[in-house]
Amino acid sequence: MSDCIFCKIIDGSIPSNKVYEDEKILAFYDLEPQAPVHVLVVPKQHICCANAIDESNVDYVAHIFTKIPEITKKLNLENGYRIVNNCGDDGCQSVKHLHFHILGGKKLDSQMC
Ligand code: DGP
Repeated sequence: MSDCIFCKIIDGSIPSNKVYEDEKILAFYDLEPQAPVHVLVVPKQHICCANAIDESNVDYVAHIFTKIPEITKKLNLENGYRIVNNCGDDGCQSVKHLHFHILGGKKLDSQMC
């Protein structure tokens, strides 16, 4: 998608601080961190949001979750972390490319919202 910030990060036209990359996914540090460690994991295929996950693209999502243990180990989050996905307007999703926030590096608030 030509107007998608995360597609531009994936194709390298917008720089990012990468943590992990393979043929299907990219993980990079969030520009506006909300925890001592705040990384975003995105599929390289443009999927607008969690509501658009279906049989045709679920492999990307499964791959993200398969790689999260490796990514979080690299980030020294052995003591735990939170995975967040914001979906749609009520979920306050600001970038319309499916992404999972990995938050950690401290004891997080027990309140989810
Ligand atoms: P969400 O609200 O769930 O859509 O989160 C989008 C996140 O993306 C937000 O935490 C800030 C981050 N973000 C937005 N633009 C950029 C960018 O150009 N680079 C990086 N690294 N992160 C970005």
